[in-house]
Amino acid sequence: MPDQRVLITGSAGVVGTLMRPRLRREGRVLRLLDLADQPAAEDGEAVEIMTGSVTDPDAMAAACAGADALIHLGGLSREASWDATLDVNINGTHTVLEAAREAGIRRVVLASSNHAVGFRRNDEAGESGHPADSSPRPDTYYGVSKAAIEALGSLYASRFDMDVIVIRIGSCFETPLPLGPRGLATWLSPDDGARLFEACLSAPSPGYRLIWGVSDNTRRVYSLAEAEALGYKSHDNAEVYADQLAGQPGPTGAAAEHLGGPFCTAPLGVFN
Ligand code: 15L
Repeated sequence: MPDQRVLITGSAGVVGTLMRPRLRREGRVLRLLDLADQPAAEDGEAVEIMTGSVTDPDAMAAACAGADALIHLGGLSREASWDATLDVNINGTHTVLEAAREAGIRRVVLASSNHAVGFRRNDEAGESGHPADSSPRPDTYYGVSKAAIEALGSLYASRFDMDVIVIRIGSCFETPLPLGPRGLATWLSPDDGARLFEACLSAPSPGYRLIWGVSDNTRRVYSLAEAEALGYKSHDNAEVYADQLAGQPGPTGAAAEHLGGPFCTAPLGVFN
């Protein structure tokens, strides 16, 4: 069987770096696209390193050629000016989806964020948590761009019969410790992240799906049912770090009350 070629945009970013070793599989080539320098292939590592921007149609056409699936992580990962957010996250995702469509890529996974619904209240989660497909309540321009990415994914799935899964990622870091107490709810462990991406790549004919990307944290306020329907099973729980975070101040005011935490009170349009 020929190799499966999976293009990952933003592969040098936080999530991309954590996923690179974890999405390595026999019979799979990872094509890694980023603007930044990336470590060269390790011995036996089946990767193709590419340099380019998600806003560049030619670079994206070259990156998509011959790929079977796309994981789009590229773009700004936090608040920035409106112009930059529009250009990189919204126009960039449109450019990426157009290139994927042209290249005949049928399976696309897009990174959204909890900040698309950052102004939903923690205390309105209900028993099984906030559903993964709740309508947008962005907390920042960044959150608006993630809501737009969700809409673009839906459009391409409906118009072009592509399988597009959009993940509202909580906080994907090695551990929740740098995030403070909020991370005990929002953490997506890197290993669970890889399990989730694998489920997104292999679920049979999912069509368009919007799912949460979090671990099965004791304090989570997000439903995992939609991700589990695709085959995801979390093995991790941020609670094991709770003792190490005890005594650290959590968010206060609007930041404490809403899913988006500190993004809800950060100044709009200011790179942080
Ligand atoms: C995000 O969307 C960011 O990309 C990430 O850096 C974290 O800040 C995360 O949200 C979070 O809410 O913790």
